[in-house]
Amino acid sequence: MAPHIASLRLPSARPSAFALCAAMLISAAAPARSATTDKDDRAWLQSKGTLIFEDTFEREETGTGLKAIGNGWESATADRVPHIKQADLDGGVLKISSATKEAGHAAHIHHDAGFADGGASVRFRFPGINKDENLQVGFVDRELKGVHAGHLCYAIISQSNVTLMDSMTGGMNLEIRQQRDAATKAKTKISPELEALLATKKSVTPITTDTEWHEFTLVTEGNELRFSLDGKLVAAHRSEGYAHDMKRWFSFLTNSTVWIDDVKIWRVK
Ligand SMILES: [Ca+2]
Repeated sequence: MAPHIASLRLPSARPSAFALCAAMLISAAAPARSATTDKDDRAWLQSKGTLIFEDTFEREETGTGLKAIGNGWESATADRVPHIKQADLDGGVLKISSATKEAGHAAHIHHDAGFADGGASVRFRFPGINKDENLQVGFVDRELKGVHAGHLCYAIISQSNVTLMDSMTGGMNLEIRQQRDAATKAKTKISPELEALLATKKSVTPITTDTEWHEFTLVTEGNELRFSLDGKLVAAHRSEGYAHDMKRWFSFLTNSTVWIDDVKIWRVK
């Protein structure tokens, strides 16, 4: 998990309709009213999509290695720290505990997906073992050139907000990374133009988290990325990178602890 996540919060602005919806979600107040926020993406996936993968994690892991979770999952960071168990299958739940410091990277666990439009639903829980528990979920195409490690787009769930991010044409684009690296090297700020561009590549919506189980649904449809919690749309963002035609992997990243269950991936197109 990149340490810059905390700095992604946009300057305070009027709360958006999505922000208000998120705030209501926590207090379980009246349902959202607008056509957009009424969109039920879980129903969209179930009615229009093909279920291409599901996992309930009712098994034991086979060690600490790359493929120890089984059922096609791979842990990209497992072999950096073979003596540490970062993914524990316990009671039918995938319990992720990142050895971020030892591995030099946030825990990164991924599974094949393969769609242009579609998405995933996942039950998750911040168990409250660590402060600032978080979960970054999204899509990767390692075969895509010009983008660092093929990072396409993500939802980053933190204790205070959810960020939707187009990494492909934003921060992970190699040309943009070069500009950033040059600025870091020169100990200067990035140009105002680049800063303005990057601001268009993400949206930040306040949420309040707890230590209970919840379900998120994350979908891409055309140039839009949408994130729902417990059946209610709380964030949507449009950016050209979301339209990339091959979401090859579904990925989890965390630099902390998070529990995962009932993963389903659908292809709509
Ligand atoms: Ca389970």
